[in-house]
Amino acid sequence: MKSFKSLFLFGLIFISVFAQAQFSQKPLPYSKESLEPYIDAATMDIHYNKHHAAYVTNLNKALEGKTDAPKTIEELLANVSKCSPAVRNNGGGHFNHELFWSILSAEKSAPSSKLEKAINDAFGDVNAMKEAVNKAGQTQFGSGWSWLYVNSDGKLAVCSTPNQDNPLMDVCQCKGIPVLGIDVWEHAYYLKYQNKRADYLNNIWNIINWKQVSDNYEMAIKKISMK
Ligand code: MN3
Repeated sequence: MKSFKSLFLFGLIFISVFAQAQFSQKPLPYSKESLEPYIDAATMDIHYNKHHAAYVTNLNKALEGKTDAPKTIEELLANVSKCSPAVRNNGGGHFNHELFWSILSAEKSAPSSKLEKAINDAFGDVNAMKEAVNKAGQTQFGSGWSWLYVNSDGKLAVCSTPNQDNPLMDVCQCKGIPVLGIDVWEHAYYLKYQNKRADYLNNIWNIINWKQVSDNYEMAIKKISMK
């Protein structure tokens, strides 16, 4: 009995000393069919269960034994210049997809008045902002993302990044807090749209979760103002 207790204590100490970040996927907040016809169920299935899942598996593998690595994904990305390419690619991949799933929804919504005002101030109107995001996505050569983000001045801006980079990363040319990100990797649209990335970008605005994007904007503004 006594040895069991000491074994248990040893186990607890072992876990607390050698604990490392273990990342996992949140469940999709809707069924994979629900974004039809704009994003098809087969694409959602492969994208979430294969691509995103692989980023998480490979991120955890890349962090194995690295007990001093930051424990939150945001901290990890903010210091990604000190990490391996595997952490950069898979850590970015994990964060970007969690954001992507959360800003999509079949339910109709509209930007909050605060977000709409910020969009109007930065771009003129909501349509001009959409055009800027689409253009960034369309002109991103190869794989990457198109972002609407809050920059260090607290203003909304648009940029694109290659691969799985994002504005949270210290290596990114556009730095800030992303509020909306569109995946423009071919795996995000190829089954339904083939080479027509522009059609995918135009259609995705039918399924944007503006409630979430508005919340992301307010949180980003708060974080930037505390810096
Ligand atoms: Mn993807």
